[in-house]
Amino acid sequence: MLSDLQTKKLTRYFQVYDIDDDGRIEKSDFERIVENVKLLHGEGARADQLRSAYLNRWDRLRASADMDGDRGIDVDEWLAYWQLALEDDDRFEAEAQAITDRLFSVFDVDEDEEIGRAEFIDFFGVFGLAVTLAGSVFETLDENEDGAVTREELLKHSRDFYRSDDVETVGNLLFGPYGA
Ligand SMILES: [Ca+2]
Ligand SMILES: [Ca+2]
Ligand SMILES: [Ca+2]
Ligand SMILES: [Ca+2]
Repeated sequence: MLSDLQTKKLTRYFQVYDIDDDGRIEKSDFERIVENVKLLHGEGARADQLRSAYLNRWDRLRASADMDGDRGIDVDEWLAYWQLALEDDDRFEAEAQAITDRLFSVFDVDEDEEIGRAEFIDFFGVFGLAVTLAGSVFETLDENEDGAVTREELLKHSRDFYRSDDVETVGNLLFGPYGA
C-alpha cells in the first residue's frame, strides 16, 4: 500500500505530467512537455533524441498504467501503477534510475554532469511549475551546498521521492511542495 505521504507526492507528480490540468495524463501532455524542452534545446539531434525518449516513456507508461484502455491515465490508474512499481525492488530501482537519467538528459544543458541552479529553474519551467519556487527547492536538494545537483544527489532524491515515508526527507520536494 502507498502511505499517505507517498500518495500526496505521487499525486503531485501526476499534476506535473498533466500539463493541461484536465485530470488525465495523455499523449498530448507529453507532447507539450516535448515542446517546452525544445524551447530549451532548440531544434537538432539532441531535441530529437529527447522527443523520442519522452514519447517512448509515454508508450510504456500507457501500456502498463492505462487499465481501462481509454488512452489516458487518470489519477487512480497512476497511483495503482506506482503502487505496483514501488513494491518491487527492481522496478523501483529502474524507475529511480530512469527519472534521474531523463532529468539529466533534459536539464544538464551544458553537459557538465551537474544540474546548476539556472538549469534547475528551467526544469521547473518545462513542467509549468512556479519558477519562484524553483530557487528554494534547488537549495534544499543541493544538500552539500556546492551550487549544483550531481547525478548521485539526484538519484538519492529520486529514490526518496518515490519511497520515503519521512516528511523530513528533502527528496520529497523534487517536484515542489506536494500539498496537505
Ligand atoms: Ca492532461
Ligand atoms: Ca485510462
Ligand atoms: Ca550542467
Ligand atoms: Ca550538490
